[in-house]
Amino acid sequence: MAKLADIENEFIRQEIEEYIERPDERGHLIALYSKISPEMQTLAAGVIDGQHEAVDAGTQAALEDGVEALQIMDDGLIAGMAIVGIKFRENFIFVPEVLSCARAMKAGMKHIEPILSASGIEPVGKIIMGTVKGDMHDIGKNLCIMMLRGSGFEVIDLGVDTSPDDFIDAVEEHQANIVGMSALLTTTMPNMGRTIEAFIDADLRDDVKFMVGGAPVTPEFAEDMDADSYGDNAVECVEVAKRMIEEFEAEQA
Ligand code: B12
Repeated sequence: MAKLADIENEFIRQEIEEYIERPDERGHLIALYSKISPEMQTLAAGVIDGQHEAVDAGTQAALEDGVEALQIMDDGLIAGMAIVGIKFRENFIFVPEVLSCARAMKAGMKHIEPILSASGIEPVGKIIMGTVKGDMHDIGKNLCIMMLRGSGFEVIDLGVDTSPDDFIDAVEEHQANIVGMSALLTTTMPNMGRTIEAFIDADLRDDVKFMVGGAPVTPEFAEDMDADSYGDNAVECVEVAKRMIEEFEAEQA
């Protein structure tokens, strides 16, 4: 079993020691970080410490060193955010600090996005993506969009705080048949179901498949609200979208 001392980066070791109190979370983070390269640990430390300039430069340097964009995203940026999330939940840090971390994460994502989006192939399908009404979290949604674009999908990004009507208007305007909804708050999760209901009311439910995701969303919740699919992360988001395209093709055959 990995130990705290196996993590090379001193700042990360201190962060885990000082702020991660739950044994399951501590064990998970030690196991995760002990497998991550020192270069990616430094990047994660930059996200945790809200150092946007360091994350900007570190991401660029890692790409120049030949580290895969996906690995930088998982081992550097998302791994850093995992510690930020726990510190925020436990009230060790507050909204201004989290915004600095989000800014640092975005400084890294800016270099990753063009690589993950540069597939150069004909669009395999059109997807409308948005964070639901009342919810301003967009980091996870943006990661999903990057991955979808990188896999050849055309994605129309409705941003955050997206009302059911905005989703309906976008589907009609762009003639899209897949809608992806993201929610990070337990209070906004029901707005996913409300959006699906609005599609039923507008007589459009049969034309569209819905995929949903976001940290508090579960496969059971997705099923309860009658979504067509749930994805746990950005890679699964792409898998789900591809499966939906195959289902449409099978339905038309
Ligand atoms: C960053 C952050 C913020 C930032 C958001 C910045 C931004 N531009 O997004 C700021 C500071 C603005 C913020 C504000 C608030 N936040 Co906040 N925030 C977070 C934090 C720390 C990280 C979220 C994040 O970006 N995670 C990283 C990404 C990569 O993960 P992800 O979003 O889950 O996305 C992945 C998957 O879920 C999936 N996925 C996501 N969307 C989709 C969609 C589809 C279709 C699919 C298939 C997959 C998929 O793929 C993604 C990539 O792998 C979380 C803690 C946490 N652990 O989640 C709290 C958290 C979500 N926030 C929380 C709260 C309470 C708030 C505030 C209410 C705080 C306040 N008092 O004002 C406000 C709400 C503002 C609003 N109306 O939305 C709570 C929610 C608690 C709850 N039970 O609802 C959390 C859980 C923190 C906590 N207390 O534990 N927050």
